[in-house]
Amino acid sequence: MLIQPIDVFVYAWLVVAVLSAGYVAWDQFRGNPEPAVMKWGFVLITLYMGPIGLLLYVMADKEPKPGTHEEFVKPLWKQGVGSTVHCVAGDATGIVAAAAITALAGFPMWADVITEYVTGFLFGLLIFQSLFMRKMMGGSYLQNVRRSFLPEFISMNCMMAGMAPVMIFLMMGRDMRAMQPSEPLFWVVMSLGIVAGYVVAYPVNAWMVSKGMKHGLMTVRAPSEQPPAAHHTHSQRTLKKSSAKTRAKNAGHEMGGSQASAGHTMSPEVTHPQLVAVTLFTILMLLAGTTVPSAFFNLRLSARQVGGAIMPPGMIMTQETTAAAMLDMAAVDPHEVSASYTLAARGAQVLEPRVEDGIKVFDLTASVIRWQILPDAFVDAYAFNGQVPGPTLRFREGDHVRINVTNYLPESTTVHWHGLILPNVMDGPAHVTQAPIEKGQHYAYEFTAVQSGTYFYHSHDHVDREQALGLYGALLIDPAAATADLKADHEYTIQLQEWLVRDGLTYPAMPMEGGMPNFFTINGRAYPSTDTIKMQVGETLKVRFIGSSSGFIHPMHIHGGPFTVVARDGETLAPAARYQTDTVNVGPGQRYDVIWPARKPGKWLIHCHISHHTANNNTESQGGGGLMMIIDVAGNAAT
Ligand SMILES: [Cu+2]
Repeated sequence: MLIQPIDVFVYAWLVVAVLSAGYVAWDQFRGNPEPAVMKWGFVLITLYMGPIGLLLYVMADKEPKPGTHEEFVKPLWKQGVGSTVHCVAGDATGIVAAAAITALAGFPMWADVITEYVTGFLFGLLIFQSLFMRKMMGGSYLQNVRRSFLPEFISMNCMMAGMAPVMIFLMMGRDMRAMQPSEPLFWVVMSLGIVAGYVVAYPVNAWMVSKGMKHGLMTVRAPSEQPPAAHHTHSQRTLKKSSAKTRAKNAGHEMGGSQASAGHTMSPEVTHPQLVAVTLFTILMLLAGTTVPSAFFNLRLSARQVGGAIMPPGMIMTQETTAAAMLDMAAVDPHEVSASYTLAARGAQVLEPRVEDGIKVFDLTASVIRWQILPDAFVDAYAFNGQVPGPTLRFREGDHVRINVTNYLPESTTVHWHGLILPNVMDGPAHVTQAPIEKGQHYAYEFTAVQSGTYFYHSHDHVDREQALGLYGALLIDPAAATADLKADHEYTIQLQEWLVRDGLTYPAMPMEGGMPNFFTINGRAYPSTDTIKMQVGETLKVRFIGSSSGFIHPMHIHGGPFTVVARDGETLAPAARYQTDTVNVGPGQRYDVIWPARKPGKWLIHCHISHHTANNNTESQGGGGLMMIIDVAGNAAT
């Protein structure tokens, strides 16, 4: 599933890697004259390093013309390539296997890195160097382990010094799909890590080849294939040093390796101080590569905790940022979307109850949906009954109601009935008055309405995230005895919300670094896709403002003259307490009922007075955006 722009690169890389490795395997086994261990080394390296592996193969190892391998691979830089390929192929195989297993097992990142180092080193030493190279090297398996230990240690230190920071920075950065082996991104990040490890390990490998401590590229031919003046090279240095010895070794190879015990024994030309200095330096490189990233990332986290999460750009994440803090702000996973709605769908539809034994029963189901807010903008929302805002529950003072809440979100939830007087166990705060409603579970809220006015309901579990993603709806309770002076010719309820959408992913908007919103909706729509209220000059409009937003205050303003505030937070104001104003600050949780008279014909705006909140991703269309809608008043302009 392509859910981020980088995914195009990810899939392209993986395809190129597989095709390149296929080509290298075909070409190697079709007849590149070298030992099987090198053939496999190049195939693995090309699988791990993709196009870079292919480049190394064709530039340094692939015989340009039949019979030219010996000459072609002579330069030290190519010998160094061969030595590094061979080393990295072994180490990386161990590292990749360890990384996949530790991620699945839920190891924290620091333990992951240590396990990868140990596994890579042992795999490289015990299998690739000592076992696969034994035919080249001669001697017993244990002799080979002893002989290979230091070169392998030096090389592995460099490998991990390059690979660890790349893995940590890319895996634990914004897109933590990279921590999960089930995600293609994981494999590309491993590839890039191996490339970095290769680059860091190359110079020391070339040096070790030049000093006769390691093998570089070698040529092996069947006797019938011998080119006239062929030299069998495993290292330029050794070749120069002792042609007699080399010929003897080559003889071993010419016999198909059967006399290999006489074969590629090397006489290192390296001094002890050189070895000690190089070894110490690579140990320091390893320590830097594995510990410096811990200053930036919380290496106590595991793939099981945060793997798969994608964080908003700009979120501040430090070594102390916990898994819970990350999951709170992570993008809604598009894989969780169970239904998609276009502008044809509407939020806040009045939900008709069914009556059971005199009780008005409502059913609310929470799930993840894709919801259109503009012709060119969708959000991934948490929604009740597939609507943003959730259905409007309208009943009468004195009604006994039951609301069955079923949870199909990826996390637990509860519902709180904001402002209502009800039994404590029906109030909704998770862990305080009830256990959270887990995924697939349900909970029945039941109470008698003893108040009337404008209220709302919203999630009260992971509120920071869930309400900001759309889990709220209006609760309109009509008074037992209607009061005429609070009536108007038209009525409209406004529920406010902020959204954060980047690269097609939706993050819960919150007043925090990285959480600032870029889209704003009235009843699930941004202007110019918001409703238009049609009325006549002389008529009145009652607007119920609901601060259903969970983190931002909106100074809501109506053009065309003042309105009268007749109720606040569900409480009707006494006539003497009602007041005229043209802007009300609608804070989270607050409600204002206002009555606005249509004095003049024309198009009058209702909008938030924070200008950024009347833009769609910082742009205006048709005169605004976001928290804006039109009251279209018909009538004679002369009035
Ligand atoms: Cu606003």
